[in-house]
Amino acid sequence: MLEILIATNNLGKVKEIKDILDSPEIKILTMKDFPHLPKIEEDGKTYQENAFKKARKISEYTGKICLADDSGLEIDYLKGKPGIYSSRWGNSDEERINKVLKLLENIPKNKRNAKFVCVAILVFPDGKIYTVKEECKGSIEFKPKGEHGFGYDPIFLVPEYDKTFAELGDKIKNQISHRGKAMRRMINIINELVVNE
Ligand code: ITT
Repeated sequence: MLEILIATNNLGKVKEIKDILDSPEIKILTMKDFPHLPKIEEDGKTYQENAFKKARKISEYTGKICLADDSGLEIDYLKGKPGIYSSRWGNSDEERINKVLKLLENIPKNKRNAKFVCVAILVFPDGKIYTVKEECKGSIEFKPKGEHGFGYDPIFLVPEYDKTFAELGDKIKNQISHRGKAMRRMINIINELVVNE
């Protein structure tokens, strides 16, 4: 059994990662199990740098194996923005969504392509690191739709379903999302580590 601390303050991510990593080989810990953790400034220039910083700092502080995810929404028309700044693009999910919709006002459907990117990093207290990167392609809806998920989910349209992540709900989202794909690759890595322990 491997104890893994999910190094994120985003409760939407915690829920998704817990669901995806659900396995008898893994015991999941969250930041709630460690009330006095330091705040980590995400000042990296890439998802990779930010994910590594989060996982390593929290691992150093707790002595636990840590899994961090740095992710973002990249919109073609906005030349990849908000990207690594996705969580800092406004003060609330609503504000961030409205900002995207305003910037894409009157932009037709065929120019609204976007993708979610997720870099997940597993850091061991002895310094070992495992990294995976995954994407999920879609486009930006004209108005928010659906109640599930978090962040930009209500405006992220998945072409195969013609529904937003927020309409699809957690189960289907986890099957196809950037994070779902990245975390399933992490499970394979973790399973090999458990076997070789
Ligand atoms: P931690 O750093 O504590 O993990 P965070 O929310 O700040 O939490 P990031 O820096 O990785 O995490 O920012 C990712 C942002 O991108 C997130 O806050 C959302 O706004 C957006 N995002 C990422 N994945 C998403 C998803 O699956 N659905 C909707 N929005 C997502």
